[in-house]
Amino acid sequence: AQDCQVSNIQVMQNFDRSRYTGRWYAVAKKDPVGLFLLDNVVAQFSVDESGKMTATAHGRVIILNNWEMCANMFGTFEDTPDPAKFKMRYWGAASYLQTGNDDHWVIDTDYDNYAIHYSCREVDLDGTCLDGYSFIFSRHPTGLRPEDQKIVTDKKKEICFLGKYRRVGHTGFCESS
Ligand code: DAO
Repeated sequence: AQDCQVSNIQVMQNFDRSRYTGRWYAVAKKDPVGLFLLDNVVAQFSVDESGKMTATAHGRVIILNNWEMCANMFGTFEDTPDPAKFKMRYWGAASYLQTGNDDHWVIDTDYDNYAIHYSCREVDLDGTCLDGYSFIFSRHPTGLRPEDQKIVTDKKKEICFLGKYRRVGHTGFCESS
């Protein structure tokens, strides 16, 4: 399953959204065209009383070329026939922040330590991803455990983003807001 066809990408089997709830620290990111969230990215997933998944997230952003701030973002997730594939509508607490409607796929997770997220915004004519982004999440602000690193590297390769990630730092920039 490494032909890089978006339609052939394997996602988490029997994804359990309730076990996915809580805080996740982004430790690495593959950026899309026109990147938005830079670093200090923390996401908090919830499942509401009707069973729908929602999330809040924050991260350092630079808007209008040089204004650095902490963006507080909200997301709601629409279910699809695959339990690990969602459509995510997102917006910011302030009107000048980014809004959008992206795919949000959970590629793999053990729920307690690591998670690999994937979103392709634009599929190329040949079926590969032309513009996409991906977060590697950890339950630990210090990063991935050594025993999870090989799994994550293998999955980065499977989604054809290996070598395209950068480290996402946590300096406490967004902790006061
Ligand atoms: O940072 O370049 C980018 C793309 C990310 C856009 C999505 C940000 C909002 C996420 C809201 C909640 C979920 C995890």
